[in-house]
Amino acid sequence: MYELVIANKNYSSWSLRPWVLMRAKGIAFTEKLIPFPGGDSYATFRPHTPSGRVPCLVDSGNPIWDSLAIAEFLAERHEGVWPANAEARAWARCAAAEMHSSFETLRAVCPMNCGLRVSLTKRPPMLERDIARIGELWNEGISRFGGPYLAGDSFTAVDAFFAPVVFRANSFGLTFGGEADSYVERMLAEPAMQEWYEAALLEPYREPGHEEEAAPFGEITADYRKG
Ligand SMILES: N[C@@H](CCC(=O)N[C@@H](CS)C(=O)NCC(=O)O)C(=O)O
Repeated sequence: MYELVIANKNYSSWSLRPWVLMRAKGIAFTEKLIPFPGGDSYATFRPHTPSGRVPCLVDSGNPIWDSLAIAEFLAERHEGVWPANAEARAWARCAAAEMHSSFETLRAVCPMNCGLRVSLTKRPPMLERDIARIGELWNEGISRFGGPYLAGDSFTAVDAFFAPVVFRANSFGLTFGGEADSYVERMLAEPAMQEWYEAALLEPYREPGHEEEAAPFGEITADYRKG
């Protein structure tokens, strides 16, 4: 049985990716959730993951760290992690890699904090550029491969990689235009996404750093956390 080491569901966008992928694909795992300790988390995470960062998948004692490496590791062992169609698979890998390495302004201005709702008071130009690019990608994928997911008719790793953007859209009221906005609604209704979201709302942990960074360009209008 795999073990997946993650941090707080409310905050940890990188942890969400492999978690939602494995749930959506029916890949069994046990979860080890280590809450952010406050301040530098390296010493807390390092005994569980070689990079001192989460997520980390542990397969019979063998650690696989970094969300993209985890997706590729799983793809070698389980059907359907990437699309079966070669053209869709190439596109999905490009889009997931772009998400993995880009969109810094979106990450900074709209950090993942599932339970919060934020009204943005400032929208830096680079945020608009990130939103436009994500809208372009999502609309392209859905129209080219027929939807309802980004690269065809089943949930694959590219949907998992953009899952944190879906929660950011939900919190910050982001819209992307066209089919991309219907995609946000569909993703929020996915059972695996709902399971993560409900657990995030019930978490009792609050980490001061993440709380301080929650709305650097806006005002918090609601907090739906119940924990
Ligand atoms: N590229 C890594 C990023 C992992 C990452 O930055 N994870 C965050 C949690 S969401 C973390 O562990 N932060 C702790 C730190 O920066 O010390 C991946 O894809 O897994």
